[in-house]
Amino acid sequence: MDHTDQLTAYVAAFVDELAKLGVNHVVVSPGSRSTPIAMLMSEHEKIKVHLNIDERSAGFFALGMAKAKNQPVALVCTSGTAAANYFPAVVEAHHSRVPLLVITADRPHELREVGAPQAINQQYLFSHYAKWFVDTALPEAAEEAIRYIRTVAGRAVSVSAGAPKGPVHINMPLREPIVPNLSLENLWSLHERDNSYVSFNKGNPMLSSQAFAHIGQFIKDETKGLIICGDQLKGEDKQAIVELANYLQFPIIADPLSQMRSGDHAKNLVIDTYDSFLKKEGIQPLLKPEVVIRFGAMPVSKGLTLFLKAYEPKAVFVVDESNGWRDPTLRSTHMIQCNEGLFARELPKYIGSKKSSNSWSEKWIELNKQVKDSLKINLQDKWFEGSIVQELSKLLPANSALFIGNSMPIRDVDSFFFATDKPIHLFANRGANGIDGVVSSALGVSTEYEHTVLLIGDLSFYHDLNGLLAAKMHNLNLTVVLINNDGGGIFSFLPQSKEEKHFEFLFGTPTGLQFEHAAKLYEGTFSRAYTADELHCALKASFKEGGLHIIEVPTARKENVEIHREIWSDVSQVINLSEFE
Ligand code: TPP
Repeated sequence: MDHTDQLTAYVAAFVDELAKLGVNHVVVSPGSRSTPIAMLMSEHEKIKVHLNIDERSAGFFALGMAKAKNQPVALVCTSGTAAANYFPAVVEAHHSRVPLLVITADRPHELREVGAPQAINQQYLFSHYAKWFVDTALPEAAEEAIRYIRTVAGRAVSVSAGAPKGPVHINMPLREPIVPNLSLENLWSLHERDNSYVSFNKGNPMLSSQAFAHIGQFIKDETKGLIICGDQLKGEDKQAIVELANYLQFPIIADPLSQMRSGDHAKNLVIDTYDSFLKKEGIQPLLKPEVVIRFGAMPVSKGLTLFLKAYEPKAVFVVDESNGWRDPTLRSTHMIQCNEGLFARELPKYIGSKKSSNSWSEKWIELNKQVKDSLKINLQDKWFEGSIVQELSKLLPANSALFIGNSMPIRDVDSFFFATDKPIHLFANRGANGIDGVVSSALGVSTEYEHTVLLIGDLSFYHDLNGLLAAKMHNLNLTVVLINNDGGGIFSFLPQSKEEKHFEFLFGTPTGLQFEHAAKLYEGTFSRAYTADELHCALKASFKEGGLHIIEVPTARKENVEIHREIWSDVSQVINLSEFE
């Protein structure tokens, strides 16, 4: 075999192994050094290639797709800064536990550190953000080399998909010539096995019965308990956690990204307005829990975090099969490394009989109801950024996706997206909370849904305008609800806003951009909604037509803060503390 055939056989074995392991989607950015990987991926009948020119957007597009699929998606790029542009998406994938296979082509060893063009040091480029790094051997077709590269592919998928899921980095040096021979005999079948070359089994961490008995003993007589659910809860665990909550009669503090607020599960114990009512002066001591059981990441609500810090429960159990020690309150008393669903299903066996509703759970439910009623009236009477969330929750079709930008959108969803039986999947990049890559992440998610809405602020939208190209190139359906307050609205809520001299220049940062031009550039429609009715019409039309739609909702930063504060003050007045003592 000549060099080209050896290179082809080696890379084809790698690509074929990925496909056999269910990696059927790859986001490729153009470049020369990655030629054999890109071409062979494109040639494989079980792999769909999504072309994305800008590697920073490509990284986030793959991240969104992998989030929505909950299985590894691959990325392929050439050497040099192309690979470095994946960095923010890799960081987000690491923190939000999203499985990505980051495949970067590289120069062969003799061209490293000798001033060769487009050659940077790609060794451990993503540092500890990648769960595993491998600098693969140079391609050859010897039997051992093919067995090796098939094993590398298997290991990469296994590591990426194992708990905690996350990115792995495969750096592949390739020596010229790099154009593969697509007519090579037995292109895909060199040393293949019937299924994957190596299969892998993922076990679920489980506690011993003694450990369960110990926790059960601790919890069984406790009435003042809370279950707190954050991002990254697995769909299949939702029902088990709802049943556990009902067994214990512990209210469920449901972060919007826990998916506990939407879907057809029982919501009798779901509390969705805590961020608002915890602001009421004097209420927190009345709500102090003795026991907390947490599932998923720490919720978005800062008010909740501060409450848990100030009113320290006797016991805080953080259940995480990946043992990630995710507790910024530093109040946890027990780190429980156990599969969340198994934990929720098993614990009741160690509690004794099911509890009936009690004054503790009734207090939380009543408070939640009163506050929600008040919020709903306020949301109807006023038009501000929070009202957009309410309208979206009414209008989003069942089984659609809502991707929520960072900054105020995720906070407004936390405050104003109430529990609904309609199945709507809520996504956000809360691993590292970046305002970058959000458009691309939403477009990645949109590949899995008929309707996807992205709720985003203008600065975050600007940050990833490049990402919109994917909508045009791949005919994706995305409705962008662009909250345009001309700058960073969140900063007006922070103490920095009092420093008037520097505030607007350093934090407000108005850009004055006219986003209709972006819509035009990427061949989407553009409309403006000044009222709830206009938003309804624009949303409905976008769902009907499909494609890319940008609906801008102009708002004013200062007025937006004032209305938020008025609403919280109204809500506080509705609560009569003596009812909850
Ligand atoms: N850069 C990145 C990549 N991520 C960040 N989180 C920040 C900077 C800091 N930051 C947080 S919110 C924000 C900035 C710059 C302003 C966002 O403005 P916009 O998207 O318009 O949303 P709004 O604040 O108006 O809700």
